Amino acid sequence: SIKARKPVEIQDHHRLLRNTQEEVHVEGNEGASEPRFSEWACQRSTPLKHQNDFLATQLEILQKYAEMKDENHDYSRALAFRRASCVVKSFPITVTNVNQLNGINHVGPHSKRVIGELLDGYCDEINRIVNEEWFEKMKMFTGVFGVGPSTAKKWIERGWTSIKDAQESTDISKDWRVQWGLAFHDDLMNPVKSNEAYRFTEIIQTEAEKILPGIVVQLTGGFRRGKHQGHDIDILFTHPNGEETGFLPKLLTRLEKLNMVLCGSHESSSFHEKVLSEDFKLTARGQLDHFEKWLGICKLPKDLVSGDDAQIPLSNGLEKCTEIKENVDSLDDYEPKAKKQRKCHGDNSPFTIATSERDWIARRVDFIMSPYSQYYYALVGWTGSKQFNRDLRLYSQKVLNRKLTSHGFYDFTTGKTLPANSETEVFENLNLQYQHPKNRNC
Ligand code: DCT
Ligand code: MG
Repeated sequence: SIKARKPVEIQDHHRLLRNTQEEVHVEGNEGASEPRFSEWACQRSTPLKHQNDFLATQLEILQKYAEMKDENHDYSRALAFRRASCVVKSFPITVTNVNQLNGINHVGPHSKRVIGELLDGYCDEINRIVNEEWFEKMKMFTGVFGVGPSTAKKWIERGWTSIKDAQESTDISKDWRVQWGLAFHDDLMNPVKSNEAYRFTEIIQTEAEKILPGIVVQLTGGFRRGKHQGHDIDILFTHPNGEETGFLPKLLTRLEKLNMVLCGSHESSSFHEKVLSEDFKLTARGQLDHFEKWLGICKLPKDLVSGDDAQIPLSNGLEKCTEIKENVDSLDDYEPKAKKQRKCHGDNSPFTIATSERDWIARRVDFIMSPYSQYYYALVGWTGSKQFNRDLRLYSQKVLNRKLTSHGFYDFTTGKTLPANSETEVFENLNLQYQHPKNRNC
């Protein structure tokens, strides 16, 4: 197996390529094509559909459980299970014997034991977890928008056993996300389908182009990786001429006029040069980057949601915006209301709105605005998966001695960032073979 490598300087491109592309031979699968297995998940293809679905799903139960149990935000145990899951997802053959995983990094003794037991037909540890009431409640409560493990634990300590208990309480969090999340829990638990995400993106693209011609509108997140459903719609924007300032508030004002906004919160960019090199500090809201963004809940017309499931091709990189056929309204219409936070203080309470008759469904939406110079790094980051990002960033640090974020790729030796003019260039900068979004599903 490959040992952890010391950081290397990018002087000899070929030497580096050779080093980083070194692969592990898969035992028990000798043949003409000699499949090989890379140490880093970002060097492997991890498709959505693979041959080891059962094992991956079971390992992710252990991951989830460890994430919820571990105090002090020590996710190392959880991550160990996730890495093992990631290995089986990209493994070239169906795992039928645990020894097939000998010599493969990231399948530690614990994961190996579990895989062995699962292959024998019974894993006591997983069986106990899935039958644990506490775990059921944690999964249920952390499924509420705005509720993390610590709030979920508090709710369990209060003796709450159902979402209804939280909905009926007069003492829930003041956080707007939790209030609206609870009121619209049924809507939000119903997964967003890919056709719906694509249609919503088209609407956004049309409106965005009216506000700022030339704007780039890209659906990211799981849908860009080819997922058929997801928990939200993540849309990334940029403008090649660097004219993005003020765009998001205008877009939100426009969407409010179209009666498509339920609630949300606008965050200004908190980017500064140090973000590129310093240890990644989460922003106030626990976000992973410093882009200007709007996180909220939109109202999607029911007919948009229930359309047929046409498969829309996955795209890479910049898309040409659709031609504008409608007349462009006067820009005055789009003046942003002078408020930083677009919170939910309507006349009606969230619960009244949720239970009223309505022809729309509530959907979680993230809008992210990236400066053009950072766009392709932002695109890789917001495409994910989360685990693919973790692996890319760790690889970047350990193998290249560079820092990768959604804002850029920083070289500690020269103190400079390496620009990228396409997603392919991001991978080239990282000395990695390009991975199509559909193969980043680790
Ligand atoms: N992301 C990340 N780290 C996180 C959260 C998100 O790197 N802690 C990135 C990867 C995916 C992207 O942001 C969008 O996030 P989500 O919507 O949470 O993920 P998703 O893959 O789109 O999942 P879903 O299909 O459930 O929305
Ligand atoms: Mg998503």
